[in-house]
Formats: sequence, structure tokens, C-alpha cells
Amino acid sequence: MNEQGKKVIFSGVQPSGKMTLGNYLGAIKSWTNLQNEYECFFSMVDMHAITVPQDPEVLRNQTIELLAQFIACGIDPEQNTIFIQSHVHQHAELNWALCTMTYMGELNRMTQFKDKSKKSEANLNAGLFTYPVLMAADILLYQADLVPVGDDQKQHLELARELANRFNNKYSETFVVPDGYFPKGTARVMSLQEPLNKMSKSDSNENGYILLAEDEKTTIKKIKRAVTDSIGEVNYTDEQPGLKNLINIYSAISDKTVEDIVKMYEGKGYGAFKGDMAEVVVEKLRSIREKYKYLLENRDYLEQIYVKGAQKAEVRAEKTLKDVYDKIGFIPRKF
Ligand code: ATP
Ligand code: LTN
Repeated sequence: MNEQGKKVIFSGVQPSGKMTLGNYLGAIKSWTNLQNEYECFFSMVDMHAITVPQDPEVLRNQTIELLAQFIACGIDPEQNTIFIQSHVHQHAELNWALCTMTYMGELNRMTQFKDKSKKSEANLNAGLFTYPVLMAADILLYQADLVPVGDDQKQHLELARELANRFNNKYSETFVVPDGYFPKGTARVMSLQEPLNKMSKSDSNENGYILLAEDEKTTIKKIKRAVTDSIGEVNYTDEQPGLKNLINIYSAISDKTVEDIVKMYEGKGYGAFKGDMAEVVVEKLRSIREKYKYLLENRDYLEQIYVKGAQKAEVRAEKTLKDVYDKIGFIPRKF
């Protein structure tokens, strides 16, 4: 709860690529519904992104593009605090303090670490291992009550809760213990090519994801190529994971229920279903895409937003960090 009695939200997205439909439906769309009711902090988490190799120039571009995508999706920069994680140094500092209270065993159990480390065995870095602690620092610095994320982040959020409780019990009440907020149906949008894996912007197969910033033709082509099965009927079952995923996406985008959609395509083949679905997706993304392009041509405006955002975020973050340093036993800075 902030000083005005509003609950606080924190969430972040890595500028590790362009935003996918999974990021939109699993995370950003729910932010736009929450922004009126809560005080929201949304961050481009560039420090998380460097836990896997990044080209510096590409990372810089992706960070600005991500900001433009947030705003294009309907996140109001006047109403919310939008900032770049590395601009608020308190994240790195609280991360360190929390690292000293996190057990190796806890981090060893993290499935995202296991998955990602398989992809970079030759270059396994300690940052990838401690990634969830930095995420806990992000959330706890702002005393967030609620964290809207896709359900791939459940385990990380659990650690943030655990660390908040651990610190509070060891010293005294310091952190709010945050709750997760997971959208129904699309908490996990799956890859269009491997429907048992989540849609991910760092996937090496670009047919697996739909990007908010790609052109309409590409989106339509990817949907038509999406992997289904040989059953040939539009059903919503675990035996047809490809189709189940497409129905979930269709439902989330059109606000039609899963049951309505299944009924609409009774006796029709996958071709008709995919054709309509592609149309609905493209239609929904059209205004986001136009706004995105417009914003990218207005770099000064984007700069203003992230500067103002970091200044606001820092005030809040410093308040928490000061309290933490005090409790840990660091001598207060007198300069
Ligand atoms: P990367 O591939 O680099 O790991 P990512 O696509 O998984 O990136 P993140 O930046 O890690 O994206 O996540 C941003 C937000 O989007 C998080 O809240 C995450 O839970 C959500 N999210 C990511 N992928 C999906 C998905 N496939 N379905 C639903 N939500 C998702
Ligand atoms: N780890 C998240 C991104 C992220 C985040 C956060 C989400 C970093 N810090 C704090 C919510 C709150 C991810 O990979 N999706």
C-alpha cells in the first residue's frame, strides 16, 4: 500500500528481443486493466537481459523499442512509472543483500535456470543462477502488493515471497510480501511450432512466435503454419495441444469463450479456423503496430518518459534500501 492508500504493482519485461503475443496476453494486457486501480511500476529489465549474451547496440535498441511497445499496448506513461532497471542502482544493491540470504539449493531448483543453462552450457554465468534474486529485489524495493506475470514466473515469485518473509523474520517488518497475478487462459501462451513449450521471444525458430512489431503478412503466415494434428476437428483437449493453444489465443484476443469458439467451428476444418483466427489477431494488433511505429519516430518523447520514470522510481527504491542497510548494520552515509 502506498501513502495514498493505493496498492502497488511491479512488473518487468526483459529487452531480450521484440515482444511476443505471449508477453502481451500473459502480462502486458493485464497491466492495462490494472493501471487505473493501482500505483504501477513497470520496468525494462536490462540487467536481467544480460544474463544471456547480448550485442550492446542491439540491447540499447531493444530497450527503447520495448518502452515504445509498452505505451503502444496501452500503458499510460503519465499514470504509471515506466523506467529502465539499470538506471536505478538500488536494484543491484538490494540484489546483493538478498543474495547473502538466499540458499544455493533454492536457486538450484529453479526450472528457468535449468532450461536456460542447457542452452548455454559452455558459458554458464553466475548471473543466470542468481537471476531470481535480482527479480526479488525489483519487486521488494517498491513494496509491491501484486506482481502480474505469466505463470512461467510462479517459482521466481515464490522466492521473492520467501525472501521477504525471511528478512522480515530475521530483522523486523520491512518488506510487503507480494502476491502473483496470473491471467486466466493465457498465463502460458505456447509456441506455434512446439506447443508443449512456451512462446518465447528468444526462440531460435521465428515461426514459433508472433511479434507485436512484425508485419501483418508475417503474422498470417505464421498462424497458417502453426502446428496442429491429424485429428481434423476443432476440439479443446490436451490431446490437441497445438489447437488448444490457438483456441486460447483466439479467445483472449476476441473475448469469445473457448466453448463459443469450439461451437463456431463444429464440422469445419482447421483451415477456416486458422483463417478467421489470423484475421482477429491482425485486427487486434493493427492499432498497436501503428502506434508503435509512430512512437519510435519520437525518440525525444520516449527519452523524457524513461528519465522521469527513473527519477520517480529511485525515490521509492532508496527509501526501502536505506531501511534495509540500516537493519543489516551498515553505517549510514554521512555525505
Ligand atoms: P526470454 O525468451 O528472453 O526469456 P520471454 O519471452 O520469456 O523472454 P520475459 O521478458 O521473460 O519474456 O517475460 C515478460 C513477461 O511476459 C513475464 O511476465 C512473463 O511471465 C510473460 N510471458 C513470457 N512468455 C509468456 C508466454 N509464452 N505466455 C504467457 N506469458 C508469458
Ligand atoms: N523474470 C521476468 C522479468 C522480470 C520481472 C521482474 C517480472 C524481472 N524482474 C519483477 C515481474 C517482476 C521474466 O523473465 N519474465
